[in-house]
Amino acid sequence: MKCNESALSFVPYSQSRASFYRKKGYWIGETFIDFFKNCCNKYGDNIALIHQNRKLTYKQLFTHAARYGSYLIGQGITEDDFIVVQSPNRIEHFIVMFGILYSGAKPVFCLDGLGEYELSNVISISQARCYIRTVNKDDQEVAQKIADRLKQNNSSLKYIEIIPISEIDAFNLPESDLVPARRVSPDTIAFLLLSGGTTGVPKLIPRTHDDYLYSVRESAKICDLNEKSKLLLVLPIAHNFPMSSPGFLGAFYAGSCVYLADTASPDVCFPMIEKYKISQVSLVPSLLMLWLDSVFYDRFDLTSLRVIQVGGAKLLPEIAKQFVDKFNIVLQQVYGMAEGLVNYTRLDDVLETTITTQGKKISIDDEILIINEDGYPLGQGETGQIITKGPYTINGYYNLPNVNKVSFTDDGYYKTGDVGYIDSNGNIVVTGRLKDIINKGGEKISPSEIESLLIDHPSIKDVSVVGEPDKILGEKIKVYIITHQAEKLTLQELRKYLLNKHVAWQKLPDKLEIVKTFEYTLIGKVNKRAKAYPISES
Ligand code: OOB
Repeated sequence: MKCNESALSFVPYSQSRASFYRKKGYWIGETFIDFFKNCCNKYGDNIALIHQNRKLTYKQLFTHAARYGSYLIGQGITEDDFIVVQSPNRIEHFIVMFGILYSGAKPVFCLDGLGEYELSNVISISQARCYIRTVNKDDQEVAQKIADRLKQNNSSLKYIEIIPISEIDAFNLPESDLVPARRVSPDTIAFLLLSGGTTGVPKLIPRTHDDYLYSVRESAKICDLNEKSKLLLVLPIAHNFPMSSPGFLGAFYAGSCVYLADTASPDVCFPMIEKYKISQVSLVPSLLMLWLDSVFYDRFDLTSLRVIQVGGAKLLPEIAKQFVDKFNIVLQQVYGMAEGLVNYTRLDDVLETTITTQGKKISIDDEILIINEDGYPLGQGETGQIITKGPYTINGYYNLPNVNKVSFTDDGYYKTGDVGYIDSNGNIVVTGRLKDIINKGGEKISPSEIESLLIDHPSIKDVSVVGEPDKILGEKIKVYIITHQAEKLTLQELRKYLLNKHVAWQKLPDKLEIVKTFEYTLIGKVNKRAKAYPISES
């Protein structure tokens, strides 16, 4: 075991479970680079990626990644290193991602929107040695300044690289400089994903080659991807959903073509669907609603679309129904989490199932229990917290032993914090949530993190952040504040205050209400379930 995979930081699968998953053929001993190489060899001249006028075949993508990986090895990157990666949805991301994996190092995938504040936390927990960011040329200078500050403030960070988009050829090393991909063990960490956190600090999710690739292969099969499939990728590339459910990795496994859209808006995506005859796209419910209501709907030929995957937040049955009534496209609900477990409604499910449930687990060996408040398992049809363990669900967050004590049961189940039940056909239905997060259009935001950032504000005596129901986004961020004296405080000021702390823009509050008091629970916590705070001033 490597030093950075010590028992403290990485909780491995038990030996008996690992050998069971191998025996069942779930874990096949393949690393990401084996997987990627196999895909690229198999589908060599197929187009893997398209963004605007740029195209890469599978063969070309592999060559670029191998060159970049060789370059990183030449820079002294080793298989012990974590590399924080941040990219918009552009071709460069794939080259950097597979280049890092080629070098044997482990990417830490960060959403492009993360600010310096979040990045610093991620670097500190992962003890990352490198930070690589791909940016539009216009943003290069700002990105470089942020990277320099990150390096100054984080002693683990030794190497930073800002790559301007569409100049990746700068890394085209001569053939002779190519070195072989570093061999790593398939049961070790392949990369870290970020969890939508309930705590002040981000939680990093260690996924192994074995476990993650199993979910990718199965997802590609469940979603019926093949060499003819054309996927439009609109969700942020660093997120688990567009990465593997079935995402671009599922597409690569099947030899499909992935098209990158500049934005998720209908005026950009609908013409692309028509022009390229896109067959699949994954959306969060808020985007589905935007597409559903778009005036562009009638102006473009969308008949090539076979399937729309929707997940990341609850899709209300009314909206699902509106969708299936209007579009002649299969709806596939996806309930998943970066920690592992993913459920899909199947493509041949009856409409009722597709509209009202979040589908079935990937693997018969995904163990899902519904438990009551005391931790006792409930029966089929009964509602409680969803907990799970299985061949691709983590056993602990990276380097957070105290968080693990509360996020996992003693017998190794991950407590999802989601509430739901399993219907008589084995489909899961998510009905609510126990965990204190805000799900704003699929983006997971930790109220306690925003609270801890705002409490330092000189005018703020106490603060409570909650998700306020929103028709389109599901939830918006609402901040209740008690000021020291009757100071005036505006939403604009609050947002500016957070921006000055270099917080991701997704976390900026949408609404502010100044109140005189909060309602407290018996143990003195702010009662966030109280519908309204009693004494409001505005
Ligand atoms: C996906 O992953 P994360 O890690 O950003 O968020 C997971 C959480 C779940 O625990 C649940 O609270 C919520 O997002 N969620 C859903 C949902 N899909 C995710 N809640 C209700 N209905 C759904 N369909 O969001 C993610 C990862 C892989 C595939 C799809 C989504």
